[in-house]
Amino acid sequence: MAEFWRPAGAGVASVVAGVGAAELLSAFLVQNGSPVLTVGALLIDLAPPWLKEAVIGLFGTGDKAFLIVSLAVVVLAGAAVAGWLERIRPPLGRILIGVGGAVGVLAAVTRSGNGIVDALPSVLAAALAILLLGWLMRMLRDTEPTRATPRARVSRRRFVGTTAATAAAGALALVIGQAVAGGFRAASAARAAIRLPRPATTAPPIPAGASFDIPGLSPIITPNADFYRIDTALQIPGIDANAWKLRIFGMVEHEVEVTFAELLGLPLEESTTTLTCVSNEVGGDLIGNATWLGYPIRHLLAKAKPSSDADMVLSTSQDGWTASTPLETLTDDRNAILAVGMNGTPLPLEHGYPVRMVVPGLYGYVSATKWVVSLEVTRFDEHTAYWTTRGWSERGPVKLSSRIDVPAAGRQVKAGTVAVAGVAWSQHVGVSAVQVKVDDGPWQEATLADAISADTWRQWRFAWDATPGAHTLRVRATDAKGLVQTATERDVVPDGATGLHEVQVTVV
Ligand SMILES: Nc1nc2c(c(=O)[nH]1)N[C@H]1C(S)=C(S)[C@@H](COP(=O)(O)O)O[C@H]1N2
Ligand SMILES: [Mo]
Repeated sequence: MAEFWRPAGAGVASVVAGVGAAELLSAFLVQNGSPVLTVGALLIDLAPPWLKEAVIGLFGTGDKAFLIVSLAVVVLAGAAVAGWLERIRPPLGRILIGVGGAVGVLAAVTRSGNGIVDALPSVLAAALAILLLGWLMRMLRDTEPTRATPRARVSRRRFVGTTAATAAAGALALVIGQAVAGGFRAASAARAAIRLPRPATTAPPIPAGASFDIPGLSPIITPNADFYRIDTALQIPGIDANAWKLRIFGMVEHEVEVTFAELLGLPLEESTTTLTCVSNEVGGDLIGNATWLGYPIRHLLAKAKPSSDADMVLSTSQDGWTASTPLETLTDDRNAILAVGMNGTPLPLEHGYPVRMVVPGLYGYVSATKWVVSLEVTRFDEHTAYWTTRGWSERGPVKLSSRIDVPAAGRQVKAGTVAVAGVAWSQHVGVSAVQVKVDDGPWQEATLADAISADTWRQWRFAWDATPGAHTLRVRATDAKGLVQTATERDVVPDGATGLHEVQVTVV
């Protein structure tokens, strides 16, 4: 029997270690791409209805647990067989493990919304298991005396110990991976079940004239899936909305606490606001426009009654990240909100589920705290925040800027009338004009699309009479106060880039 159990044990240990490493990787890398759960999901999809019903009939709500236990039994049995096969007919065992990995890859890439990275954990699992099995089998062979080496080179005890240690390390990685990703998966499921209340105040409708129909031009509302994502979170916080609450404290007369249910019960307002990152280079794409559903922070602050010498609100995320926002921007009539919805859905997890801040007119690093859990009313001379302690400016109003979307840089276009178009923004001030310059020619007026509000970007277009040759197009905007966008080039550090976006195109 030892002929079976020792190689079978090596197979099990190798597979457990491979799967454990993959679970750990997937918890950080793709967050919802657990190889085991993905294969489980594939099986659920493939199972015939009678089988599903039979399982639910037998196990009720324990059907998922039943599936996972069955899957584990099948995987472990397969791993034992792989070990044994590898002993009697190498490399059949390793091939069997490879086949298992391929099933994982298949399950991962066929799930809707998944990409090629989702297959990585399964590839890692199989590769590691194959390497480990080869290594343990060599060790097993060395425990057996041969004619040439009558005394075994490795003791059996050492082989058994190494195999057990490999399995234990894999099991530990698996447990850690599950613990790390568990919150995220639970939050994803809870988010999917949320029904946002109707807004008490709907956003002003997007004027029909707010968008031009020009291919390649940024849509006026950025779909959630295309919305840029910037944060320091290696692991997206998986917050239990039922346990979530926001605490407002510090230099206030009354501390205020709001739960998620209480927040949803307040008269929520919809508003369209363009969010921009201070790290957005001239011409960059770290900017997006969304219709947010939320509750004005000024109403909650009015309840808390900040003391008259407070000038800042330090918001803290569940993961410890902080932003320092000027108190007056949260109490004035601009629509600084605690947002729960983004373009008609609950906030996506990566955009701050369940609650984030959105403050028109300020860069994200000083205002747009995702996964927000507390607001401390304080003073700028008492606290600094995550980025302001790392060389970025204490104040971060968004700078007037503009971008050419079409034609894209380096493009070849046909001579004649060419549509040049893009977006311009100066949140909370508004854009009043955009001009385009071709090579060393004069600044010429572009046509502006209608504004949604001063808090959102504005599309513009310019009909260019393009002549053959290489040309440089430049854009600049003027804000509603008459300020003209500067051509002076400045780096994104410490408070946002300046300079004019230009693209080179070839006209043929
Ligand atoms: N908790 C948390 N919130 C955060 C950040 C972060 O790192 N952690 N980054 C901020 C920055 S720098 C920006 S630009 C915006 C980006 O928001 P988005 O990822 O939803 O586009 O979130 C802000 N909120
Ligand atoms: Mo940012």
